[in-house]
Amino acid sequence: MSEKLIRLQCGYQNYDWGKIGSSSAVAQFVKNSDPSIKIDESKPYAELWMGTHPSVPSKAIDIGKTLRELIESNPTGLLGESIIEKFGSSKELPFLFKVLSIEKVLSIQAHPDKKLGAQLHKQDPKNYPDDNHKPEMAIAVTDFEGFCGFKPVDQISKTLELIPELKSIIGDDLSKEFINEIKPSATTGSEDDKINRKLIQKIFSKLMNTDETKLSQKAEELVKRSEEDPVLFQKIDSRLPELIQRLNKQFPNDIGLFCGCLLLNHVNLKKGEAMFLQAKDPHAYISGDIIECMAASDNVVRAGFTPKFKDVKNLVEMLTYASEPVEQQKMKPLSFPKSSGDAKISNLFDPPIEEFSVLQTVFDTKGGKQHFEGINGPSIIIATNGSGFIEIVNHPSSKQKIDTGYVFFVAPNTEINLTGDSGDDAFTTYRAFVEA
Ligand code: 9C2
Ligand code: ZN
Repeated sequence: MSEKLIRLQCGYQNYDWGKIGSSSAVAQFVKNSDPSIKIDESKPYAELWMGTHPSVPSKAIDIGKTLRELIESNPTGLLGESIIEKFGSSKELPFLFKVLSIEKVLSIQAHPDKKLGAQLHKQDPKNYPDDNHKPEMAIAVTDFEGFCGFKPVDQISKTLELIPELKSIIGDDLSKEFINEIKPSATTGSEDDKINRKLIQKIFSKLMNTDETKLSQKAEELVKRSEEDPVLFQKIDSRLPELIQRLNKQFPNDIGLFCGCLLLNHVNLKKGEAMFLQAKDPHAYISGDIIECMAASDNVVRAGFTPKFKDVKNLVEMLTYASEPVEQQKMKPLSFPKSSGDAKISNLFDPPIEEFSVLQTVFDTKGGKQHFEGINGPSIIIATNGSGFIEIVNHPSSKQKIDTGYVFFVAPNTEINLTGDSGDDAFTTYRAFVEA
């Protein structure tokens, strides 16, 4: 065992929306990594947490200490001077890495920026457990769907015109104002863009502050209409009637049918595709298994589709109200010059924030070897498919099996090799890292 390559056993969260029992990738990964763990087939397994977040810190398997404790006793070796200096912590990784396995829609939510994170944590530490921001990135492990960002204004306008239940909630005057005053061709940052954002905020705020009895009655009517006249909804989006009916089964007559299904973009990601969410972008994941990486935070401001604490006032105030087509949210994979070898896919997802990037490495079924130069910062790697070996270059005794669900911490400036060994299953890994 080397302190530079540490195998981890990671904790998980049984949030309501997770896939149930062994059908969940989270449960499968946890169990494969530690066969002594008993999976409860009646419970949802929603999120696997890989990192040092104090709520669910990962443990070093052979050492019996948490990764957080190990880092605390050797911050220079395990984080590196430049990371400590840049992010100001000598015990915590700047990022939190997760696997999510989604059966039911997550809450309609947004995450604060740094300033708001600090403010919310100070006012309400129970609901906002840390003072950090939480920009996040999702990479589809299986086909995935979610809501992300407001739809372009012309689509919202069309929805207001076509769907009587939404129009009735927003009211005739405000609906007219929206339809007449939006500027569909506005460029980001222009005066017209500001007008659009104000108009979206007005209708969003009106919707979110509608009294519950009216909302639930209109939601019931909306679902009925989607069953009786699906063609009307298909004029907006061919997937819309089915989506409304499906989510209504999960959360009957919920406000999310309006603020999610009618106002937010509905995005589909194919296996291996990624999207990035800036702080203050509204979103909700709907189905699939994903790898998620975020700044080390658990601050969530929620509004619908959830039994958890909702904070409508802060959500309405905080959003940027940017509205963009779905394609804008997707990320382009880049090449990563520090990795070379036989892997069929070696992609870098590098979002425009400092806390993390993620490397995706997929081997051919034949296997092969991929070399990674040292990265000037800490990283965590998980295998999500197949199996192989991981080793520190020129340290044969460090070689260990890395099977589906196995997680390793790699210390800064550690050169490693991965070798595929999966037969028919393409060995696949994701590695989150940070460099100053
Ligand atoms: O853990 C989410 C989980 O807050 N995804 O959703 O349980 O709060 O509805 P609920 C968080 C996850 O990392 C996330 O932000 N977008
Ligand atoms: Zn989120």
